[in-house]
Amino acid sequence: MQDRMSALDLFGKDRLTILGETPLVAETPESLLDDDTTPIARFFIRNNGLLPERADDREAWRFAIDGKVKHPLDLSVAELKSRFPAKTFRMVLECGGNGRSFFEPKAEGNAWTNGGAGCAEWTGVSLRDVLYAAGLEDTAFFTGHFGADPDKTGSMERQAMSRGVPIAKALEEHTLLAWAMNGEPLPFIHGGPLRLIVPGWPGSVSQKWLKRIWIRDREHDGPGMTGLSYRVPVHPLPPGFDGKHAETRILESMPVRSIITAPAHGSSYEAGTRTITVRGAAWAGDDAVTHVDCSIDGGTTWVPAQMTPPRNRYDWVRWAATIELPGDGYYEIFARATDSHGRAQPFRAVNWNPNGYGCNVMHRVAVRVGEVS
Ligand SMILES: Nc1nc2c(c(=O)[nH]1)N[C@H]1C(S)=C(S)[C@@H](COP(=O)(O)O)O[C@H]1N2
Ligand SMILES: [Mo]
Repeated sequence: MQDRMSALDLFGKDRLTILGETPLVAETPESLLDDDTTPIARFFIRNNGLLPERADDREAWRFAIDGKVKHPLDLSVAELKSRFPAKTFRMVLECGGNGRSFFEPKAEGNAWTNGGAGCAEWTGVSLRDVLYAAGLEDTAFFTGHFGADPDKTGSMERQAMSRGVPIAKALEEHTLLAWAMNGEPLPFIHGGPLRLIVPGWPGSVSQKWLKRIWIRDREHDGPGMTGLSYRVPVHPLPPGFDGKHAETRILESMPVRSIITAPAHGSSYEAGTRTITVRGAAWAGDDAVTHVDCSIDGGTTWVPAQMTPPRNRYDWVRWAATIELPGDGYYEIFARATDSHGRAQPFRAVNWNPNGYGCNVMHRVAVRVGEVS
């Protein structure tokens, strides 16, 4: 217990739930994601290897672009800042395994509830500005990302994780080389001095402690790109199936999700309470959220939520709904978001896959009004 406290205290974290100690993995209970911008103290942590050495001089941190480019670049953070225009966007970062614990039977990996996500203001330069300066060759097809963290055994021979994205995703304006989070120098645990933010896709493509981007003429094949890693079956599998021989595709955009951030699960209200304000957040990977609805009767009837417009693409929407209660008793509040393709969250996770990616089953909180006997 003592160790658990200190691992999170060390990084200034406030009441996160530890899912793994080495590598350190911690999620944020949904009710602590009630801020419009997730404070650093409440932002989830996901590591796949050990932590790298801390860099004393952030501005001197170097990062390279090589491979299928006309002019390979090797730049310090100071040079990045002086050569390219800085941008700030508020964007969701979400682990590909977020929601995994709701799969039945249990899927392999960290048992995330819905707290493997947060929405922060990221400041940096668009990766595309730097790629244009390097000059992409015609054969440039995919990126390969390299960080400074050793793998679980402490070795640098193999990357803890090295994923990549198709060039089109790398060339989106919102794909950033980021050095600040919520206006502060990017914290070490979140990849400082420099990380990638590739919004809308599994967090694993947002390399922390970024040292190098290799531009390739084929799909990248680093750790996290092969086997069943971050891949989902093309044809739905029966739950529990081993899936080793299934045809799979890379998980790209994350599915639509909403979370209820207030009331907290298990809240009680005084007898006679007839209205409750429910608050939350919703996001939809590369897509927009078109509406969020709440239900207290298992989806028989729905109440539309009011949404605050996102500040920029990839920001989450904050929403609130006023729920009328017919009387005292026990209620389960469901929230359901719908994306711009008309896809809503399911009641049950029907997209079971061996590694448990993309589970976006509706979030539910239970509340009591008055004495329940
Ligand atoms: N270098 C490096 N980058 C990494 C990882 C890692 O283990 N090493 N984990 C990835 C995964 S799986 C996720 S979900 C996000 C989490 O970012 P955070 O810890 O800042 O929340 O970082 C990604 N970038
Ligand atoms: Mo992740």
